[in-house]
Amino acid sequence: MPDPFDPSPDSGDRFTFGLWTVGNPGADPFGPRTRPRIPPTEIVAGLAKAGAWGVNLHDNDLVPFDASPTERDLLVKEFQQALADHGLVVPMATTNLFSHPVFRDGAFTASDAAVRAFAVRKAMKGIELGVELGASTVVFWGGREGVETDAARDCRDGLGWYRECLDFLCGWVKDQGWDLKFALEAKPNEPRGDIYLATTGHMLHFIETLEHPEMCGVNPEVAHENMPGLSMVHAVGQAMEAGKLFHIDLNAQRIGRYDQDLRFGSEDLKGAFFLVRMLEGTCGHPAYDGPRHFDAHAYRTEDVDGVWDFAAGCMRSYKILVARAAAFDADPEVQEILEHNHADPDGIGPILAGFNASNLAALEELVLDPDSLATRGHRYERLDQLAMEHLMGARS
Ligand code: GCO
Ligand code: MN
Ligand code: MN
Repeated sequence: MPDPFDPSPDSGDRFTFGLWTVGNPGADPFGPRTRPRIPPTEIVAGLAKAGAWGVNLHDNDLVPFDASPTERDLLVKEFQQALADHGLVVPMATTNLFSHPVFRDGAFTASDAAVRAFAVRKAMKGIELGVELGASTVVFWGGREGVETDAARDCRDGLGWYRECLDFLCGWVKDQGWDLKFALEAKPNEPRGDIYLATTGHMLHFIETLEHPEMCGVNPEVAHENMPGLSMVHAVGQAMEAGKLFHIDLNAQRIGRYDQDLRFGSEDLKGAFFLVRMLEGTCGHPAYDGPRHFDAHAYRTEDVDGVWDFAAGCMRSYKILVARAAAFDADPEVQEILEHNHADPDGIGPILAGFNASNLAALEELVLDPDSLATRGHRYERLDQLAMEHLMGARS
């Protein structure tokens, strides 16, 4: 009997990992790597065996920064062969605009215009690589777009240059005739002291100021919203409501720490439960239809076998949470509490759905007694306990 929580693209699972995630060799700021680097072609084989659907990459995860054009073409060819051999796709590509010291003061927001030009040119090459591999989404994570001191530049200049660079790249992609979407990823800090556009909410507003807002959406990450103690569920909800959830970075994180990039579901299980519930649409709203991407890595303690335990854990926890969320939403007691709270027996809700003379008159006529309204309990204690019991496997 196959385990229902084992992932498989054949049963519709669309799990993806970055080359840099399962390929993370366990280095940290205090010590070097603890396991060998797994070559990209072996990562492809390993991910296919683990039941993933696709693999994503930064340009330099595959092609070293200083590779010659011939070396590049060879690496890309080998990688494409591995993808074909193992049936994996590349739905997303991104550009490393943070590792090389040239980006020490930013890429699209660097004070030096020559650095900004270099960054745009590197992003163009990264996008070309993505297109060659079949990607339809391009992620931009501006890790170095920020400052340690605001003496460096007025952030309005930084934001203006950021906008110019993204507008330039959108214009170029359109000119090439490519049907690509850009997904912008926010993070509050690390590696910069403060990174511009610190949250998904900041990013959603910034997108509306771009020349081609329809091409751009967000790539929220669990860790990046949780680091400052914000709600990933609300970030994703706002993005989905705006039709802007173009990609997602799933992992786990404890509040207030450095970016931990832990195995999905391994911290804040309740947050993960409500996130999966929202992404899968078990509560009634439309589901997210993009890949379920993991931007996380194995503990530094692990050897290569531990990396594959980590990858399996991310996907299994996601699938288990899908089942738990579906059971929660199908639970008659849950439905009864929600229906009771949302009932609106006097048909008041529609009065507020649009200002006009008749709604205004209806609003003024309503008999509303705040003291009586204030006596109503909402049974959220029971509702939340039901969520917890489904989550803990005590109810099915
Ligand atoms: C981080 C980021 C990155 C990006 C990646 C893809 O905090 O390091 O999450 O992992 O997601 O560069 O754009
Ligand atoms: Mn990320
Ligand atoms: Mn991150």
